[in-house]
Amino acid sequence: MTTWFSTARYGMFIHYGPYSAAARGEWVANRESYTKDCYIKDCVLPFAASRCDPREWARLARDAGMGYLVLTTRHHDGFCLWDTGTTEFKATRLGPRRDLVREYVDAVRAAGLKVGFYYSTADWFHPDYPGAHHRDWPHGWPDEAGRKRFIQYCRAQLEELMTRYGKIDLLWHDGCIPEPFDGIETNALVKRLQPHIMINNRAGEPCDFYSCEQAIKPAAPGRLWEACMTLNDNWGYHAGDNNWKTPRQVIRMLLETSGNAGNLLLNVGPRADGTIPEESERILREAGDWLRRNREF
Ligand code: FUL
Repeated sequence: MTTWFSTARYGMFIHYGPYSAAARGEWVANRESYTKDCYIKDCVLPFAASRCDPREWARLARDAGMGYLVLTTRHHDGFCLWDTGTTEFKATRLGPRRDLVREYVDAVRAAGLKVGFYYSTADWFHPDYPGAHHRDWPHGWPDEAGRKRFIQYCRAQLEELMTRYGKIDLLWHDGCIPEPFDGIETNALVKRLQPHIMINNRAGEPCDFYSCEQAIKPAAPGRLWEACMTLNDNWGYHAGDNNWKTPRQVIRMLLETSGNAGNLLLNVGPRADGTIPEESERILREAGDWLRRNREF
């Protein structure tokens, strides 16, 4: 199949949400067993996005040689970065008081790059989600009515994301959700609303491409695939994590993914104010300079 994705090679993953304010990684609510009220006080309200300018993210991605971006519209904490009608736990009501998804979409499109949404169906604070505060994978649904309600809630959110922001190029499902979660039907709904969208395999198959995480594992020949990797050891901003990859390592990863007809989705974790840590920027720019000098890539 020919699609922009099969020649994209390189994209920017952005993990950004209230956890950025905790500065201890995106799993902080779960690992530290936060109640919703405490999470709002400690993370959501300080998540001010005061210097957040998605045009800067897009500019950096373009300068780095990337062709697409994927933003966490909602991570496992269930906090929505857009103006959803499904919950008040959202960026237009608490924290930034802005629709960050809209700003992101406008900026990425204006930069001529492809627009991707990450969407997690985990929701640690939702009463029907079976995995709250479980460190491991949640096992089973307590009851069928709750399962249906929860899936309906996620679908309503996806429907908003797929209908309010124009053409969306990629949907990156994430999970931690027990079977059955009716992913095939959810993806059919998404495709009906966005016929050209590329969907990863985390809501089940059929899918458009396969994701591997923190490892470069090419999919079977003829299948589109993408490796997602962190620049240090965390996806969300972590103030104490300085285990940065070098630009040389980034180039090596890129050569390995592109040499196997795959894409590399490389992560940045902006701070609570929306700025990308200097070290991440430096690494991406240096690797980008190398790419420009070696245009055959
Ligand atoms: C995982 C998540 O649990 C991580 O926090 C991160 O978002 C990664 C890309 O996917 O499944």
